[in-house]
Amino acid sequence: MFLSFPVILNNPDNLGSMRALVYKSTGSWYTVKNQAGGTYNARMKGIFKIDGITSTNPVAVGDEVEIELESEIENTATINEILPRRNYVNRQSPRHKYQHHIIAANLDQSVLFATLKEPRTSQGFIDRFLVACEMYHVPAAILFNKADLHRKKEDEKFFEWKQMYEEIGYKTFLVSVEKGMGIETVQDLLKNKISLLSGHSGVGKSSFINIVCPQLELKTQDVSGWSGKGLHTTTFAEMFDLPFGGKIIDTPGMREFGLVDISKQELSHYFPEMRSRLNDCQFNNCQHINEPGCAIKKAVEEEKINVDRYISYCTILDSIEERKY
Ligand SMILES: Nc1nc2c(ncn2[C@@H]2O[C@H](COP(=O)(O)OP(=O)(O)O)[C@@H](O)[C@H]2O)c(=O)[nH]1
Ligand SMILES: [Mg+2]
Ligand SMILES: [Zn+2]
Repeated sequence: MFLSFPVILNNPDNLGSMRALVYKSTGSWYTVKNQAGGTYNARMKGIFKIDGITSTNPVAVGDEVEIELESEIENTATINEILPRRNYVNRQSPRHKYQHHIIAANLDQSVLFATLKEPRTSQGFIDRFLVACEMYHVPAAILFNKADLHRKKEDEKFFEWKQMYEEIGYKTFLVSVEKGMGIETVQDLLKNKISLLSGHSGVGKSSFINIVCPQLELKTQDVSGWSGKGLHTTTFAEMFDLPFGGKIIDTPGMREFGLVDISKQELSHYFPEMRSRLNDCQFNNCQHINEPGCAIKKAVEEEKINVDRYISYCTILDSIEERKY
């Protein structure tokens, strides 16, 4: 790896700059990789600041950056430039309410890991995730793991949700990482793409990464020592190369990415089944609660929009109101 750029060794005064991709951020240091596969520890120059954006970490996993080598021996570099992002996902900084924390950038898709048992992922959580993906223009898929734990009740729920989500354009998958069931179809989904994996702690993200990238040997959690949704770790997002092509980004300890800047008025645009019907509401500022001539409520009554999705809409709408913009 250290001899990947012989030109640089010949010219120690001008190490030159190069493109690299950010694989991991640990506060002020970033792990970056160039096209030749050389890995460097990089940091921003002290003076570097991004105006206008209040982000607690200016560089995110998935960012394309321009780096300059500092020391070939220690594999260190400085980041001179962040190239324009195609997209990114955000959440509110845990410390400062009005600061954003960019979780990852330049994503092709986002895969939500959900489980119907141990732990149970709620529909409300899934729908908030989908709204966030719509906001960020990142295609979303839902992967239901731990199929081996399913009994009749969970199987019925899965098929109900599969139908509900696929009707509105979201792919769903049923897998058991433990039993190695359904993995190939997920590999097809991930192949040659940059995918963000998210979901509650304990749903099997690390276990999944370990079977698709066995060389990594990530730590997984012991269910016995795990106490429901309260678990909170503050580890950072990290990107991994898939051996069959593509990259995945693991987001340990991240419960939810934020509906940071959403307004009540725009919420229904992020429900695909509502978006396609908004023009039919009598009022163009309709929030689909009790306005007359509402096409959304009519579609719910006619069972063209799933009532549980509508309930999620109302719940999210309420939560926006509470924040008092
Ligand atoms: N029964 C069952 N357990 C699983 C499956 N996948 C993962 N687990 C277990 O769930 C626990 C949490 O997994 P982990 O990969 O750490 O979840 P993460 O927090 O999402 O990264 C571990 O004890 C895994 O062994 C599965 O398909 N079936
Ligand atoms: Mg994990
Ligand atoms: Zn309406």
